[in-house]
Amino acid sequence: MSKNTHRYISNLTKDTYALILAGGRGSRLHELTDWRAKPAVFFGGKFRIIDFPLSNCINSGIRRVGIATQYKSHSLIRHVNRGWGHFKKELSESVEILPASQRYGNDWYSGTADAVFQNIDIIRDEKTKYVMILSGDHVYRMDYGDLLAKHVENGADMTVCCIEVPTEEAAGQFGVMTVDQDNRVKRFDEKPAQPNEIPGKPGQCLASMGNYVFNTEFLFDQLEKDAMRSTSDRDFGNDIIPAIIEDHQVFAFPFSDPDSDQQPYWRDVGTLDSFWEANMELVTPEPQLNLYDSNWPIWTYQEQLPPAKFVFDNDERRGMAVDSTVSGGCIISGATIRKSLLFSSVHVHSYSTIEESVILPGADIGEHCQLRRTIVDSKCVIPAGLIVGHDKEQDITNGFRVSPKGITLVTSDMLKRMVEKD
Ligand code: ADQ
Ligand code: ADP
Repeated sequence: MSKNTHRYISNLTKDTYALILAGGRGSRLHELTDWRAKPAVFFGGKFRIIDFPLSNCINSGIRRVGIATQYKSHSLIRHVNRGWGHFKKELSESVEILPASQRYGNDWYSGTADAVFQNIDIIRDEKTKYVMILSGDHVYRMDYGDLLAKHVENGADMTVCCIEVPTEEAAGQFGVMTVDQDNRVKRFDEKPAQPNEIPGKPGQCLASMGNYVFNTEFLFDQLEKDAMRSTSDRDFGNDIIPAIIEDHQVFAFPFSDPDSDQQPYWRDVGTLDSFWEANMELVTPEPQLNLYDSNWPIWTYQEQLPPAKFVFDNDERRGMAVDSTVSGGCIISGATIRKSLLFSSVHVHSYSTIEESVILPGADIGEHCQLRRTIVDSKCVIPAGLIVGHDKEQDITNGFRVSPKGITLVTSDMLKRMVEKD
């Protein structure tokens, strides 16, 4: 069979079990992850971050997926059950949640490798030749079939997905690797303070995307060995990868965009600023992330909602939105929305203006409010007349969080405290 046929790749994806690691807190998102894990954070007008790796799996033909959850998992589990619970085990399809449940020993998942180790028997039962470990934290579109094909072609034991990132962005944030001309990994440092640059590309380094492919038996051997090491943190980046690069076939897979020479779209959205910026990119005329591509749909849980409604109010003020995305169930009455994303069921009342803001589902913005460069958490009720994002000192006095780049986050808990203080 020719290696380039679709059949060859679909046989590989069929023989792969994907485990999405979705237990991380994402502490740099502050109060946005007070009540939900980072993979459950809303993104792009109607999605959650986890919808991206999940959709990538399904679109790539990987239909057996586990999701390891731990931190504040309720919102994530509810979303996955509602939106992704329809796969049929009988058809060898399943999206299964694997909560940390102390299946081995008395501890919760200590690190990423431990999250896999504690589910080893579940993975073994799937009897697939390959296991893909995916981070549940990133927004990107990627055909995992290409990655698997390269893994097999290289004769690799393990393959690490990587992407070129400016060294100052990678420092202390990402695993950074050095590779030879065949992309074999020669060195791997987890979150180094001073990342090694790519030869000939000053200021750029090769960062791990936290996505790995393993030959199944090789993975089990390494996890068992790691579990015996008393000094290990049970983490892929810190422990497993550095321990195997010398004696085993560990390759890097540079993530590229098959349709362009541009750097592929991949966003960590790990901070309030990067979360806001990545959402704002989507309301520009031609964002790099194409959510409208029917060849690579991003699936999600869709509540049955009426269409967005724009109302000319009693004072003949238009309810309008420009350069914005407005989801189902929204009602904009006599208010103006510019360069903003309104998630499902947001209501905005008369005389209010929202600019460059991200309004999460179910929020209600009262009359005469002015919001600028603001993130409003889901179900917040913004009292009439509140002004946010225009005066940093005032926002801080109100108890809101202002990010280094001046983006203000408002949550229900903050609003409650503000009202109690008055
Ligand atoms: P980080 O993202 O900092 O670095 P980590 O916090 O371990 O690593 O999170 C990796 C993934 O695992 C995330 O999707 C997170 O939600 C999840 N996770 C974290 N702890 C977990 C636990 N106990 N149980 C279940 N899931 C858990 C990693 C790599 C770096 C790489 C970056 C890319 O270690 O080398 O550069 O990802 O973002
Ligand atoms: P305002 O935004 O003017 O302060 P409201 O929030 O009461 O006041 O809503 C104004 C308009 O929005 C209503 O007159 C109606 O047209 C529309 N609207 C509000 N709620 C609903 C609903 N549940 N279904 C359909 N339209 C609604």
